[in-house]
Amino acid sequence: MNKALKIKRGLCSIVCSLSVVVPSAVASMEQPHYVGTDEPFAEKAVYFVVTDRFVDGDPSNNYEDQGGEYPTFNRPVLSESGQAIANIGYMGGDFAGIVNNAGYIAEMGFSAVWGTPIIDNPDQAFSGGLAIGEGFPTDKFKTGYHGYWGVNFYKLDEHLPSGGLQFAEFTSALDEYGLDFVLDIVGNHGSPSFDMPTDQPKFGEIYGADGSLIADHQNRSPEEIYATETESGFFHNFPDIGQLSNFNENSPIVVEYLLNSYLYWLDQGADAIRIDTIKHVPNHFWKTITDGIRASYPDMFFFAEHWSHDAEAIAQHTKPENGGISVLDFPGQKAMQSVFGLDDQPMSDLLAYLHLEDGIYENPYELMTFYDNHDMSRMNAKDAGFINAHNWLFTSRGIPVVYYGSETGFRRGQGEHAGNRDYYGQDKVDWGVNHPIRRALIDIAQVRKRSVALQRGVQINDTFSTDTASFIRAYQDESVSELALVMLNKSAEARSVSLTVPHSCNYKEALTGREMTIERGGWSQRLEPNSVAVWLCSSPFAL
Ligand SMILES: [Ca+2]
Ligand SMILES: [Ca+2]
Ligand SMILES: [Ca+2]
Repeated sequence: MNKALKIKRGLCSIVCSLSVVVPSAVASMEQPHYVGTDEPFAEKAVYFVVTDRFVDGDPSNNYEDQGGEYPTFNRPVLSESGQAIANIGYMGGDFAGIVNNAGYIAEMGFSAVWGTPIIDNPDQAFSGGLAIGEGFPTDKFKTGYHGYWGVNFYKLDEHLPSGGLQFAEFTSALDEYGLDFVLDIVGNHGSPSFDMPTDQPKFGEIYGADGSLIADHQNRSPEEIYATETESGFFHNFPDIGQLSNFNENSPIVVEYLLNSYLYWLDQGADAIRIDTIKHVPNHFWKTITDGIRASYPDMFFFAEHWSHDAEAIAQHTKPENGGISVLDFPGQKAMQSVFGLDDQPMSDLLAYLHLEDGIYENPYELMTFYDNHDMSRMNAKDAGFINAHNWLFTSRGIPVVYYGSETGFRRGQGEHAGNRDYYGQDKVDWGVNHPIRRALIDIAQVRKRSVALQRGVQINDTFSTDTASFIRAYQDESVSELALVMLNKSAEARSVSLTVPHSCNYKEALTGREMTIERGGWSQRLEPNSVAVWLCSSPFAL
């Protein structure tokens, strides 16, 4: 057990003893402990929105005429046949759109919303880089609707808030629905900063908390940045991603500017942090940032994007010396798409990414698990594939993240710049309330929301075959015991699923409420097509 886990366990023993009634004297000090993680954030499930593309709850902040000769609103990208295949402009989504649907999100069992960055981005479309539609259909380097092109890290982008719904009010409103807000932060770059025919306002510029200009790329290529500037100032004199400015993480000015900006939003109610493009900045920077934030918020939970399918590569961030940052589980993402998507690969292909016992990750139970996001093709699956993916995502190790619209199979199979980030909208939300994917997601996500074993329990795999899988999740500390027997069938036909039951108990099946005494030893159950069963035992056990 790692040091961080021991500390957390120490915290939990205080919290848990206050909040949980010990059922009886049988919960003795001697009973074995089974704890995957005591990280508080592990109880969460996260709904991820590209805020601009979720729901327009307030047309008055759309700025439809913004940008002049470089307009920013509703810029469809057309295919050769004239079909709109993407949009590179703002589409109107905002804080109000999220708050208006907070009940819809919470009903699905989510307890956190991760939204794209909230900070001010340029107010024109970018005139440099590739032309629209040049080569690969692209929305790259055009407008900052996604929020990742910060120019003032202390100021909300004008498209997001409404009167009476500034950031602090937004996080408070989400709190009323039991929803945390995950702040998406960028430490690597600002906005596109060179290659413009004529320098455009805000592009390449960085503004301070008081609104003053503190750095300006001046439309120069990185090689044209003076060495004396980069030593003391904001930008490296070598490029990194496209035409984006490349922040100099070795500058105390940069570190102070960014660290204080993150704290500024945390002080207004952001609850956790997602780190963009972590691999583009050295680990020492993130260690400084996480230490600086934890000085004020000791329990702050971070997770990062390091887009690699190599577990060893992404695991470096989880180590305490690098900041103890959880990561989005890209190896798991790839496996889930192949197993639950149209490729229909065997369930046994899910085993390789778990790394339950090999120590690659500081703690595999704290990883963020998902099957697609805004930077890749959405999963291409039948409705049943989404249902089976959620049944796995909400019962297996890790903290689930689901991308907006997945609850109806929205734009399934569509690429990053070819429909993946299309506008969802209130009409679609209302239309999809009873979608079969969403109904099944509610069922399994609500089971996880009530189950400490599914949130934090140790996972012990049993049988993984072509269409079926069975495993155990076990959580036990000095005051709480929960054993979960999980069985999955992703076949379109009923299947018998087998499991070696480690402990005799009167189990209750969490989705149906059915109760049954199941004896220790070999056992099998017939599962309906595309279904899951979670048998729970809450009396003390030993494995
Ligand atoms: Ca709006
Ligand atoms: Ca702006
Ligand atoms: Ca960099």
